[in-house]
Parts: sequence; structure tokens; C-alpha cells
Amino acid sequence: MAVANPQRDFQVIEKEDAKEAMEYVQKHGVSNLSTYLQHKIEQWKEVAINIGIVGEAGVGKSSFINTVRNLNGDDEGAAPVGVVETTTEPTPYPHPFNSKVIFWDLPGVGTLRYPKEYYLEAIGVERYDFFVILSDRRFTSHDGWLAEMLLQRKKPFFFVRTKFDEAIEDKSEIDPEVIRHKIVTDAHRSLKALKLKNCQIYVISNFEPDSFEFPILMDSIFMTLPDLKSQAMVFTLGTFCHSVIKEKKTFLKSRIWKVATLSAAGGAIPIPGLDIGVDITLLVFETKFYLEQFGLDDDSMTHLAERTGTTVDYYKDAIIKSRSILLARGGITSTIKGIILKQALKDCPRKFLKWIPFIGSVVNAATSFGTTYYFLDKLIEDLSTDAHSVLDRVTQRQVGNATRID
Ligand SMILES: Nc1nc2c(ncn2[C@@H]2O[C@H](COP(=O)(O)OP(=O)(O)OP(=O)(O)O)[C@@H](O)[C@H]2O)c(=O)[nH]1
Ligand SMILES: [Mg+2]
Repeated sequence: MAVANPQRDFQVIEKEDAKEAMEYVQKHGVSNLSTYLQHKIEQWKEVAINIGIVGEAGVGKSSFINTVRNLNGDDEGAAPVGVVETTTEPTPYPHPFNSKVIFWDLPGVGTLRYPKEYYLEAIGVERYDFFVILSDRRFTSHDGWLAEMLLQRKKPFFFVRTKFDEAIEDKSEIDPEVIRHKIVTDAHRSLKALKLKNCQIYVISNFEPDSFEFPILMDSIFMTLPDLKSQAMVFTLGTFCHSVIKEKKTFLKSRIWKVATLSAAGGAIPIPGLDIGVDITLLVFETKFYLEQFGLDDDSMTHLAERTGTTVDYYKDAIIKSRSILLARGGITSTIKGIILKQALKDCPRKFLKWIPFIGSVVNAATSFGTTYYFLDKLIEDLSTDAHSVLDRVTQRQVGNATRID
């Protein structure tokens, strides 16, 4: 059951962040401002997240874990997928992009080795930030018991019904929405019998993570986590569904002002042909980070092509907005300089004007800040648009059944 985090409004976060930074400057002066902002930008990397994936044998726990880790069942490090019971003890699966985010493949409740009485202790229930309870048919009394125990401990959990693709394939003559509705009604009935009311059920297929209610599940997870954990989760995950791309865009945008401050205050060196200084090294670093985040860097594109059995060019064709950055022939640094030179010099956005006196070293801090700000803002817009287009291509292949992410 997701408990929405009412605080997670980005305007509010940006404001709170800026207020905190302002207080920092008042206390410590501007000399260490860059270190402070750098720390704020990198802070998400220190955050650990443990996710418990639970359900009876064969419901799709390992497949779910592989999907959210951007892996196929036969990839190195993937959770083994099979029809026989393979999950016999808690097994950690760190995310390949960030080993602090760990998906735990947990044995089902009430098996011989894990009777109810010892279950919570055996899995170390306190370790987890939230649980995903999977089922491929009705939720059982064991699922209900676990949910009740988690409610008592104020641990968030999400009920997920897997294998929806199979359910609609088996009854191809019936409207999928009618089938979904019946599944949810049945699940509610079984949960009500277990004294659990108003639980949301997310109906998904592990093979189509951008279809059905997988994206809604991801959104609910992001909303439930506290802000910094949510950011860590979003920055860790690959671009397997549109919800993840949207959240990446929002979190990246909320940190632009910090990078623009660093660029204007720190190593700002005037670009030839431009009177103001920007920190090109920082902008190159940030651009590379965005490319990785949106899955548009070379490694991610190659991995995606391999995983979905096609060519990198198939996906590159979908990239329109950020072509110049992605195909940067003369190297990324000169491409960024070129883009900045072409952009008219921009002034600081109004909402950050009062922040400008704190940016020490640059004569024209407002223009320096503004130029960096608008460059990064447009870059995020362009890259996220292209990331959505690339994902559409992945989905077309999945729906066309040319590939199964199994
Ligand atoms: N059609 C369909 N099949 C799925 C889905 N999720 C998993 N499967 C299949 O169901 C079978 C079991 O999946 P696993 O991911 O191994 O399930 P598990 O819960 O880890 O199983 P144990 O480790 O044995 O408890 C495999 O054949 C998967 O390919 C899904 O969403 N749709
Ligand atoms: Mg398994």
C-alpha cells in the first residue's frame, strides 16, 4: 500500500534547497559554496535502497528483478528464471548501474524452510525500504498476512499481478480492459477476505515494462519514497518505461541551478568569442551524465541493441533533437562550445536573481549563470524527447513480439 509523499513537489524542493544554500552562505560565506553544492549534487550516490521482492514460486519475481535491472534472464548477473522453484533464500541483486540499490529475491511465506513464525526475522524485515508482493493469480492468505505485518511496521508495499500479457493472449477475443477489471475485482475480493481494503493492485507484464500498469507502479514507488531516495532510485534505473524518463527529467531539471552556480562561480573561463565565462569541463561532465541517464550514451545504446536483438542504428534513427551532441564529430567539448556560442546570451532566470550576489568570482555572474542554465535546460528537454522516442521503438519491438525480454 503506497503512502503518497505530499512533500514531493519540485518547486517546493527547489525552493527549500535554495533556502538551505542561502543559509549556508550566510553562515559560512561563499568560499566553500562550490564544495557544498557539489556535495548536494552527488548526495544521491550515497543513498542505499533495499527492495524486497516477494511472492510464491513461479509468480515472476526473478523476471521482475531482471526487468527493473535492464537485464535479460540469460545476461551475466541476472536472476535465474525458471519454472522450478529457484528462490530458496534471500538473494541480493544490486543494480548494475548502482550497487547501493539492491533488489532482494525473497522466498515465499510459509514454505517449509520459511514458516510464518520465523519469516520476518529470517528475511530481516527491517532492512527493506519497501516490498513488492507479486502474484500470478489470486493473492493468498500468506500474501495477506505479510501485508498486515508490513502495515503494522509502516513499511510500504505494492500488490502486483504479473503475466497480464498471458491473460489477454489466452482470451484474445475479450477486451483487455474487461480482463484487467475482472482481475482487479477478483484480487480486491480475495484481499477483502483477508481484511485488507482499498489496496491498489498493479496489473503488469514483466516482458512489457512500458505497458499496462508497470509505469503506474513505478510512479507510485517514486512518490512513496522520501525525496533523496526517490532521486537515487530514479537516477539508478534504466529508461525502460516512460515514467522513469519523465522523473529523470524532473530531477535533472531541479539540479540545474546548482550546476549553473558552480559553473559561474567556480572554474569559469571565458570562451573565445564570448565575453562571459562558463565552466566547460563541468558542462561536459554534466552532458555525459545526462546522456547516461537517458540511455543515449554509446554503451547504453549498444547494450539496448544487444538486449533487444537489433542494431544500434535502429535506435539512432529515432534520435532527432540531440543529434548534434550525440554525433559530436569534433568531440563533445567543441560541440558544447559551438552550441553556447550560437545561443544568444541569456540572463539569469528571474527566480534565481537574488542568488546572484552570492556567486563570487565572475564579473557578469547573471549572464554566466543564465547561459549555463538555459544550455542545460534545453539539453534536458532535447535528450528526454529523444529518450522517449527510443523507448517507443523498444516497445514497438516488444508488442510486435519480435523480442521477449525474458
Ligand atoms: N507471460 C509471462 N510470463 C512470465 C512473466 N513473468 C514471469 N514469467 C514466466 O514465469 C516463469 C517463472 O518466472 P520466474 O521469474 O522464474 O518466477 P519466480 O517467482 O522467480 O520463480 P521462483 O524463483 O521459482 O519462485 C518463467 O517461465 C517466466 O518466463 C510475465 O509477466 N508474463
Ligand atoms: Mg526466482
